[in-house]
Amino acid sequence: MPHYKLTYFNLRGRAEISRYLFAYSGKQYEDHKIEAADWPKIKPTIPFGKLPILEVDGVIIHQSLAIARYLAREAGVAGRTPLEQALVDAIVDTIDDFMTLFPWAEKNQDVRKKAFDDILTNKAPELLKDLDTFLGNKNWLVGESVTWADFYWDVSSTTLLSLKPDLAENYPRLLALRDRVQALPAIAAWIQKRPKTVM
Ligand SMILES: N[C@@H](CCC(=O)N[C@@H](CS)C(=O)NCC(=O)O)C(=O)O
Repeated sequence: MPHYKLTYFNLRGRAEISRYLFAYSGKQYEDHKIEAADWPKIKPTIPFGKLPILEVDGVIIHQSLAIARYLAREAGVAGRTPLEQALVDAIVDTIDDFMTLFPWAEKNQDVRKKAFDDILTNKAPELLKDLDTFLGNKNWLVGESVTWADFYWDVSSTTLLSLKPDLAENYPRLLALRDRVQALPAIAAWIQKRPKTVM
């Protein structure tokens, strides 16, 4: 098995989807955490200067979703057919477009709070409605079994619900999907064991 080294900050953030995929596949990996204070000196040494990165036997992959898609293919949860894979990618990109709206790095707390409140109050309902329609009465977002789109919904909604606990109260099917993902034994064990961080 290759040596996998995932490098990120001590946060769930953009690395958590890959940690779910490692947990699900049971593959061993090095979960390397960088202290924020050390980042300015490390940044110039990282190709493209952003985290996360995944090293696979020394080959560096950047971009969190490229990393996760690679791990999902390896784990057999990328979608069973090219069509399913396209749908999985589309859902992941839709959720990611939404998560990227938040000014995560904003230092001014007033500006940050205003922007977060606006997105959670005015923009989230549209995403939830569309995701709920897409899910319908299916067990999983795409196909007959779990994919990394379901994982991405769980990872992202965990952060969203920590910001606004009643966010999805009108969407019991989306909440039940979270329960199904979190009931997968490997995911349940990871959630139990992972460091408790705000994001
Ligand atoms: N689209 C990229 C975004 C990467 C990104 O912006 N990473 C942030 C942390 S979530 C980062 O490295 N920030 C530090 C910096 O830009 O110096 C991905 O998904 O990996």
